[in-house]
Amino acid sequence: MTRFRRRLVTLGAAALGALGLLLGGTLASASGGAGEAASKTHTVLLTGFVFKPKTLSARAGDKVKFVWRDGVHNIVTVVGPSRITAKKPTDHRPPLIVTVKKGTYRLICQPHELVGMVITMRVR
Ligand SMILES: [Cu+2]
Repeated sequence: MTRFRRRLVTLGAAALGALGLLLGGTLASASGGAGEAASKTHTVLLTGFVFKPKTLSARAGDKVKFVWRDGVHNIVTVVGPSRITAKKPTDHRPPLIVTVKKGTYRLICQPHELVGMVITMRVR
């Protein structure tokens, strides 16, 4: 292979790499749809006597997954654009996964509200 030819091959490989990046970028933005970020899942633990985290910022359409880690808890909506409820206090249940709407939610665990088991979720 001549030196010139070797250089052409290297350039070709670089061009293919760039094309791959370009295509990858195009595909990624197409799956998001109209420039919107894909919805995200936020995890909230029910553990000890708290929701972890105690505050959460999300976007409308995001999912929030409540996971019963330890202790006996329930979830009741005090205020919010939609109702999020797991009425029966329990120490064992599958995660509750909800899609949140725009607005501010204030949720409590009834057995532990007085010791601060409250979560505020702001949804833009
Ligand atoms: Cu609780």
